[in-house]
Amino acid sequence: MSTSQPSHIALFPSAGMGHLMPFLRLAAMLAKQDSIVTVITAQPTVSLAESEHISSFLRHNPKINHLELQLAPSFRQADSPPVDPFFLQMHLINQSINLLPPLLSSSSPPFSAIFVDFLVVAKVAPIAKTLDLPIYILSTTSVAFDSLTAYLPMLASNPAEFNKTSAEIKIPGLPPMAMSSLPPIFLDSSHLFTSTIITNSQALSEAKGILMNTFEWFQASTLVALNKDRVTKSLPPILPIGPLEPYHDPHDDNGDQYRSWLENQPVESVVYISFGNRTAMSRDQMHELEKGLEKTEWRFFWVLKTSTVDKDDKEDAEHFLNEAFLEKTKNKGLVIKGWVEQQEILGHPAIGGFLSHCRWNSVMEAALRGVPMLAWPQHGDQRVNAQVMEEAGLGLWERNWDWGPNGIVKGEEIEKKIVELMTDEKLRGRAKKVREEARKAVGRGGSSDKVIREVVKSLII
Ligand code: BUP
Repeated sequence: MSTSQPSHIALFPSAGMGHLMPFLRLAAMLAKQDSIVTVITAQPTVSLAESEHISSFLRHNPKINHLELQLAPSFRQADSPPVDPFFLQMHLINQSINLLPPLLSSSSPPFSAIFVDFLVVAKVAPIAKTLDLPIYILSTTSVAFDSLTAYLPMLASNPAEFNKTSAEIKIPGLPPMAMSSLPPIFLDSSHLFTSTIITNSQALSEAKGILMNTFEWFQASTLVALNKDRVTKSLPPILPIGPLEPYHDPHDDNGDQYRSWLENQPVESVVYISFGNRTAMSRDQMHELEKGLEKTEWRFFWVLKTSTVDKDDKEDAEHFLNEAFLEKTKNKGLVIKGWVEQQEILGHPAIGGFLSHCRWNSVMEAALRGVPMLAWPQHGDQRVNAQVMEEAGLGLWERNWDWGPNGIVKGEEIEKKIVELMTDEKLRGRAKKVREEARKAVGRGGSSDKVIREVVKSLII
């Protein structure tokens, strides 16, 4: 008879839904595989979406434990420049990590490991060492972007070569990366986000591995290069365990409206449009998107965000969009403000394409459902992710489209690309192949399934 104890794993995400979601998905998956799981979340959260998801997740997964890291209040001087609330939260979480040791050491049964966000690894690593806890990172981006962040300290220490006049940057073992794909703030090492990345990159070697929400087939050459040439000598093994599958999420309140609308649309006739939880488009850009959608014959489902933080997003869609646009498109389009079940929508037969900012959860959700993507990166890691997505055959990326808050893409161009997305049968076939490979990877005995089971097995004493 086996006397081994199940592993007890702590999971600790940083700020924003794009970080929380993969942690909750991994938590549900580990619990299903008989690990004891404790999720540690910072309190209060920035967005309503985060607090609502944490409560609903815990309600529906009663076996998963929850610990809260109470954040110190933030004091911003009246004359200091405004900071993105999610960057500020990331900073506050790091400043409050001194409260973590009592949470970790009082647990019963004791923890076998802690899986953390990359953005906290530098602060958590010494604590984990004292408690003799193995630490793994759960990445929330693509392998290519992770390589870039791992190499950022080297780049930042060489300003003569690393500046906006360089055409590309070379990371050992990887093909050259276009400088235009880098988030511009990476060139400013004093920026709060950039300095946090540099600090955490320098602590990567403390982790036993980096769990990636991706699968071998999707980023095969990068994974081989990284696990062989290693970008930096101290990079721990890269462990693909995705696409992380959605946990059962009970239907949201405003879902009936769009579910019945979707039911009435022909198969693969609708473009789903979303730029994630915290990308608010400028009014001018919104109006260009309206023009493109009005012109196209394709149907659309547009999730409209108008503020960085959902709590501030109070006005109805009608307040932002032209009346004429709403009237002319009422028989072929739906605009929703507020939370929708994206993973469920992407799985609906009516959806034929996804116009997306290409943050990583969205890419993996489209991969798992074989929905062709049209990438329209807005900031951060999204251009690098768009390239990865395009190279894997899941979609299109128009490199000339501007990004950042001041960029404008004209309605005619958007319309042209939507037609290309929806009519390219070869692309549709390739996207279905991606779905097949994604499902294989996470199925019993698939490449991702084996990796996560091995990691968990190594933690059992
Ligand atoms: Br918006 C929205 N419904 O209405 P990404 C998002 N999502 O299910 P982001 C919904 O949130 P960061 C909505 O399916 C994905 O799992 C979506 O993560 C889900 O982008 C997640 O795609 C969004 O990585 O990430 O929101 O920009 O918060 O890190 O900026």
